[in-house]
Amino acid sequence: MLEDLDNLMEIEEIDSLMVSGNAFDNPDVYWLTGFRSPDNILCLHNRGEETIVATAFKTLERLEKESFIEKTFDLTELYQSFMERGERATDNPEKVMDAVLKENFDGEVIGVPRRFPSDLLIAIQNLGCEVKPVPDLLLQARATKSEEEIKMIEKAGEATICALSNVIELIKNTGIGANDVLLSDGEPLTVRDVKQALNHNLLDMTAEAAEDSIVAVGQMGYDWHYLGAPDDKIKANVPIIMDVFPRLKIERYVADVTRTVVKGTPSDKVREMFYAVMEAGDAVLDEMTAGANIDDVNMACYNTLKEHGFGSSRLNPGAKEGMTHSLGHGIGLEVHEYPSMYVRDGEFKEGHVVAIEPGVYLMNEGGVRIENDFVVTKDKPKRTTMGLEEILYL
Ligand SMILES: [Mn+2]
Repeated sequence: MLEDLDNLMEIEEIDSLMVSGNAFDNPDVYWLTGFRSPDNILCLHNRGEETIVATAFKTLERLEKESFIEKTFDLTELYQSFMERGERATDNPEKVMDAVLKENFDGEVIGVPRRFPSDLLIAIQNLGCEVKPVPDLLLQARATKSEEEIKMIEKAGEATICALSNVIELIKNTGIGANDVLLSDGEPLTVRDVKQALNHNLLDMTAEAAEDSIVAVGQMGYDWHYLGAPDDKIKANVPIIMDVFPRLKIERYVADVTRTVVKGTPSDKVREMFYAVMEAGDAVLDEMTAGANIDDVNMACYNTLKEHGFGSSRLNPGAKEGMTHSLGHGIGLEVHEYPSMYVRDGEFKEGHVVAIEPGVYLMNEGGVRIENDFVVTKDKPKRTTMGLEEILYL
C-alpha cells in the first residue's frame, strides 16, 4: 500500500524515490499517482512527504483534475525555452533534472526502481546525486492491497468468471464430429473462436485480455504456458485448459482464473489429476493466512499431490511431469506481482492478493489446472473469483 512506502524507503536508506513513465507503460506510475494518461510524467517521493509530480502544459492541468496528486512542479516555462531553440525535454534530461531537484530535493540518496529511463539516471548522477537501485521496493509496497484495490480486483474477477462461464456454455453446446473435433453450427470449433468469444465477453464488461489468454487442448496443455494457436481445434474427451487474465480497462486491475473442462468423457487418469488438483487447492487454503510461511503453504500443495501419486519440481527439481510450475503469484496492476511463491523464507501478509494455481501435467494426457484469486486475511483467505465450481466434464 502507499502507506508502506516511507517505511520501505527507510529500510533501503533512500531519501527520495524517483519514478518516470506513464500509466500504460509503467504500473508504478499509475499506482503512485492514479493518473490514467499516456503522457510521461516524473514522480518524486521524498520520504515522509507527499509525492510531487513534475510535468507541463495540458498534462499538468489534467493531472491536477484527474489524479490524487496534490503537489505538482510546473515545467512549462522550461519546456517552452527548449522549444524556442527547436529542442524538446528529451534532448535536455540534465536541465530538466536540475530544475526538478534544485527546487524539490535536499537529501542525498535517490532510489530508482527497476524500470527507470537510463538518460534520466545518468543525468541525476551527473548532477552529483547518489543513485541507489531499489528494484524490489515498489513491488513490495504494491504487494499489500488497500480496500479500494481489492474491490477493483474483485470486479476484474467477476468479469473473468462471467466471460469464462459464457465460453464454457459455448463449448457445452457443441456437437462432436469426426476425430473428436467439436462442432459449433456444423463448423469445427477452434482456439481462435474460443478466444474471440472470451474477448467479446470481456469487452462487454469493460475488461480486456491483459496479454493473451491460454486455451490449450489435450496434450498441448502439458506445456503449461502454451497459449494455443488460433487454428488448434477444440476436441472432445480431452482436457481443455482455459487460463484468462484480463485487465479492467478503466481501473487497470487484473484477475487471473483458470478452468479445465472436458466435453465428453475424461480418461480415468484425467479424473485423478482433477481431484488431486482440487484437493491440493483446498490444502493451500487451509494454510494460507497472514503470517504463514510461504514455503509451508507451498508444501501443503505439493505434499497433497504427492499423496495422489503426482510429483512436482519443488520436491524434485528434475521432474518432467506433475506440478512443474510455481504455486501462484501476486496480482494487482500486473498479472505477476509480489508476493513471489518461489521464495522459501517469506511470509504471507494481510492484504496480499494472490492467484493460486495448482496443476498437474502429464505428457500423454495434457494438463489440469484450477486457478482462483484470494485476499490473504488473518483467517481464511477471501476468494475474489466466485463461481464455476467443480467443473470437469460437460
Ligand atoms: Mn496465474
